[in-house]
Amino acid sequence: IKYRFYQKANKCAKEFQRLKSEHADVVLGEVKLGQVLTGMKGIPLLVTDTSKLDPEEGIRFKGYSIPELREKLPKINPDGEPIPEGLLYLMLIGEIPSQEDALNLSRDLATRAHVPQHTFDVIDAMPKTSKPMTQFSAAILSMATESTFQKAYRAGVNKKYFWDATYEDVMNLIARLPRIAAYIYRRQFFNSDHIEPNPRLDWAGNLAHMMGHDSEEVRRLFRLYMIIHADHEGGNVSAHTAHLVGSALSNPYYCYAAAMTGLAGPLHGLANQDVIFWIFEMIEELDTDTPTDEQVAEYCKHTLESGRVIPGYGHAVLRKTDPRFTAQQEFANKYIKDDKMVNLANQLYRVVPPILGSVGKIKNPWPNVDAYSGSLLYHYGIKEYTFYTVMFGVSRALGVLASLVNDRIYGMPIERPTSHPLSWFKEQAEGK
Ligand code: NMX
Ligand code: MLT
Repeated sequence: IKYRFYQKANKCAKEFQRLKSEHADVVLGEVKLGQVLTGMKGIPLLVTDTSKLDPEEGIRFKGYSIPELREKLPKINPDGEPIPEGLLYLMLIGEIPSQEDALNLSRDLATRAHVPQHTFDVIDAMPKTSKPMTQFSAAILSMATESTFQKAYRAGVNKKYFWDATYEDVMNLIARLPRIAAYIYRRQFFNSDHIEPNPRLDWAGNLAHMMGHDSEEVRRLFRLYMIIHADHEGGNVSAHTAHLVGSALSNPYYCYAAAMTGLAGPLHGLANQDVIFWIFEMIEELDTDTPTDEQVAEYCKHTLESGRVIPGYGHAVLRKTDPRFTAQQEFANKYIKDDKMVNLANQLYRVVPPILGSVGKIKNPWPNVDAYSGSLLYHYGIKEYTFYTVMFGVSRALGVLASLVNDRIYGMPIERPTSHPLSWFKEQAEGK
């Protein structure tokens, strides 16, 4: 797989270097002050090959939409969901893998999954009051002791081979994340009653197993979950952070630990927990878990009036219902009959968009991925919602770290945009 990656990516690396030397003066567009003051939205600034986000249609991974991936990527069971290893292969090599290629990658990951003891010790040393995402980021950082890239750099390896050592770190890190996530989960919520990995299981199925939720339906949900959260082009906070930190030639463990502290923010990945937290607040305030649409609408207005966001709704790029939301809703329709949390997620989809739309300033009133994921997990007995962002973090490694290997084979330079004091922007807009 590494050799196939090299053959494909090396061609792109040559294109990258050729464009840099031959077309550096091409103008890509203009930058408006409004874009600078609203989070640099819409400015084409990053090269990311793993996936591309369309505001109307949603994410495509190497050109494939989520429904296409669910149909075309290899599955263990024809009636189930594809395994995320197939998506990792696609993002690295650019082709839908055969069943054998996907299973080979799965086996390769299984052989790399050994977590060093000191990482478990780091987790165990943290108080249980530290949030699962704090433990997750610290655990990832602690594995930098294992970095092949760091050792290669120190040994003076030529920079044209950096991608190779990065590839090794990236595959090792991806392989270990399910074990680390499950360890944090069982420590925090099951009194450290840990469950050993089963090396015969696929990457996502093994996570379900080690967490103690071992039915075939939960494994299918985890495979879907790991696919839909894997990547969202390069500009989202976690992907951009990993790329930025990586541009200083920090090792992949540093890059991904930094990315995870960004994912832990409530406007990004923490929203998947906040949705459930907010639903429980609503149930408590309304004193019913089967509220009417009118009661839900009142609660939403109350949230907005108190200067808070409605979690799971809105997006910086998307302008339609997130296809990741739709994929989860389809899963629920197939497997779940009449569940309170799932019913509430469906009811919010009916009630929230017209309310957000009527506010005026909110560019996208539609649900994002986080509006559904918690309800599904809750239904399957994974009720410990302060853990949910860790699952997002396990999945996001697939896209973000595949991109990091690309960054290294392309020979991307250190990222260093220009900043100015506010007075400079005022002068540009209004003169002195
Ligand atoms: N509830 C209330 N207000 C909102 C919402 C929402 N769901 N979405 C946007 N707004 C506000 C936003 O705070 C901003 O207010 P102000 O001008 O006072 O600063 C205004 O509407 C314009 O924001 P937009 O340009 O529409 O959105 P922006 O790109 O700034 O933010 C999000 C995008 C995703 C951060 C925002 O929609 C949000 O906070 N959503 C709720 C949190 C959430 O679900 N995050 C998860 C995103 C997906 N992920 O997993 O990472
Ligand atoms: C993501 O999956 O990263 C979120 O939808 C946020 C984003 O794309 O900005």
